[in-house]
Amino acid sequence: MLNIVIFGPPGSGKGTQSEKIIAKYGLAHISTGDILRQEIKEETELGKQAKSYIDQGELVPDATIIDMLEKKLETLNNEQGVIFDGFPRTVDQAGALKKMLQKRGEDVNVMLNLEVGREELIQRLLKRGEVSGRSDDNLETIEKRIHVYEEQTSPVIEFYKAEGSYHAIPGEGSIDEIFERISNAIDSVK
Ligand code: B4P
Repeated sequence: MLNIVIFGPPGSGKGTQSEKIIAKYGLAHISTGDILRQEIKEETELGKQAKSYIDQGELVPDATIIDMLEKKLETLNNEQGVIFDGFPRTVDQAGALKKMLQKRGEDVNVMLNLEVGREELIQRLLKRGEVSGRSDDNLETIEKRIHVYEEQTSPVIEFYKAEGSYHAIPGEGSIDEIFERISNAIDSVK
């Protein structure tokens, strides 16, 4: 069983690298951002609640996200393990994930922190904004998301350092170069 958290600021390549990890290691994928965007599209109660937070670059409240993730995890039956993409984004979410996995006799085996400079993040997200149609890929919201990351999400790094599963991954360079660094980190604990 291999449970991976892929972590980093907005635009660091979490979604991009998750696809490659899934193809190589056969893991199930849980992306909280993708789930929330689907809920918004379907205009569910959860989607209506989440939309105002996402449009403003804020985090959706912990209680909502943790409940959503717990339900998603219950529906999964993957024996290889899971890649958590965009979750946890707060220390409380990290603690909740630990408890959920403990109930199954599991833990997070690897936490990958994609390190990318601020200017590169902004350039990538502006470029994606030209084609993505995402309401949060505009300069004002991007800057807000980076600020929220620094204030509320970056403390999660210390949580996983204390857990002993932390791996820093330089996140600039070609997608394949970065994936090679990620593969080396995963293979070192397998
Ligand atoms: P997410 O969908 O997770 O959005 P994100 O942080 O912007 O990451 P994303 O996966 O999209 O970007 P990536 O780095 O892959 O969340 C959206 C919103 O949902 C949040 O702001 C929040 O409001 C809410 N939310 C989600 N999870 C939550 C939680 N747990 N708690 C509370 N709220 C939550 O890729 C960025 C771009 O870079 C791509 O276009 C890609 O093509 C490009 N790229 C990737 N690698 C590259 C490389 N090496 N070189 C050049 N470009 C590259």
